[in-house]
Amino acid sequence: MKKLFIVFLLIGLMALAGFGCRKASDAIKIGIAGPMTGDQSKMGMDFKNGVSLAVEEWNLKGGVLGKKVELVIGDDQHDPKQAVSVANKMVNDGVTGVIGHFNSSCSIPASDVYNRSGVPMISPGSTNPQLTEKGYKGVFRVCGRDDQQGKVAAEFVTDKLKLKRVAVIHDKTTYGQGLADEFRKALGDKVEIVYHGGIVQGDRDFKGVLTTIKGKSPELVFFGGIYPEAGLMVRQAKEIGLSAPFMSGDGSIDPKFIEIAGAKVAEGTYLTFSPDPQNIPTAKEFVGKYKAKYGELGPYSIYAYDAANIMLAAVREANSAEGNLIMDKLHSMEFIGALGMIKFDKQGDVTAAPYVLWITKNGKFAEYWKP
Ligand code: ABU
Repeated sequence: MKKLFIVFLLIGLMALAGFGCRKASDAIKIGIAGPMTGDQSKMGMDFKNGVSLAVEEWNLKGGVLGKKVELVIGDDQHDPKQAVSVANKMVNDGVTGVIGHFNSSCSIPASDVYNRSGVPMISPGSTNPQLTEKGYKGVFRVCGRDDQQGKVAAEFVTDKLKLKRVAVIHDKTTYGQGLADEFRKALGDKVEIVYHGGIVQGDRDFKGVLTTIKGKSPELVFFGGIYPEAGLMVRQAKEIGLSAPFMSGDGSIDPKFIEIAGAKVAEGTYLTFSPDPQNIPTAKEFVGKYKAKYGELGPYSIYAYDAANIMLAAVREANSAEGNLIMDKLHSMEFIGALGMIKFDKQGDVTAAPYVLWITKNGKFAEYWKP
């Protein structure tokens, strides 16, 4: 009798253990990777909020493939080495797809890991062209590219502002230097580049280089980089009496930039980015829900939301969590998201990336000019 009891107990325990295992694999895991801590954590949090909102909506409708969707969050701290570890961890955790990373310098090395492992990735905000130029089947982005963004920035300088003397500065990262180079390439010989050089990301004192630039009398200073350095630079330019307006890209268009520079000092800074989602009819519902839950949208909140929805729609259409089948669907689908229609080209880039010019006005960003 005692033996029989032990046998039943063991069977019961094994059944319980089996149930536990099934439970663990009963979810579809989606990775979300970006700078969740550190000086760029605002971007990471925007990603996390956008993806969380999408996942919540899917789970309310029953999940995908009859399973709950679970988020696996990875903090790359905008460090390329950390991004590779995050990517390896995501793969080991069994994610079906990854939304990330933010920094091109992280997305590019992480894409090698995802590609080797057959895991599709969609970056909401990495704009360096190299990301999709490796020819990886499973690498996508929902944002535009810096060759497109740099061209619009250059057109604004030559066609709208009609300037002749420009200084170019960047943070020596894949994104910042890449965007500065694309901007300069697009200016061609229509403008004299009176200065072109780099600063070190993470530094806090730029007065030396700004004084050198001031001595060259530029009519505009272009900065390729992210808002922590952009904010400090604009503030310090004012302090040393460098009066030329600043211009930067999508990495600087965050309220943190205005907060760091100071609203008065930031006034009149030009930035390239996509059009305001608050004016996009398809974005209305998302904007309302996001604001109610998380407050103001960050620049890439809506991109993260659409990226997660696209990934999950591809899982549903593939009727499988198998990476290769999901990638096939991502390449063939037309997706109507909060941003409107999104379709990927053969390379994994979006077929339309409408960059426009923004300006800081009264402590906020406002759309200003389109090509
Ligand atoms: N595109 C804005 C900054 C992120 C990156 O591409 O590095």
